Amino acid sequence: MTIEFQVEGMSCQHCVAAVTNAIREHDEAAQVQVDLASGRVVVESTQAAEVLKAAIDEAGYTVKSAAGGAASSDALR
Ligand SMILES: [Cu+2]
Repeated sequence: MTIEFQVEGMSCQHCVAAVTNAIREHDEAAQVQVDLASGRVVVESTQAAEVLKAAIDEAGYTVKSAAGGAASSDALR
């Protein structure tokens, strides 16, 4: 499923790589698209939104919201 995260704290390509790698640790086949300017991270993955959000958090970034797939706001509580 495709999940769209709004992520705060990314400022350069290093951050993009860190977020991408964090997601791929949980799903190595995940397709990750990061728009640095808007902080939008679109992930195509078999993992639950909750798992991916935790991965992004662990990498040191803040997930403000998630949408799409099973990632209703309930999944982030
Ligand atoms: Cu950076």
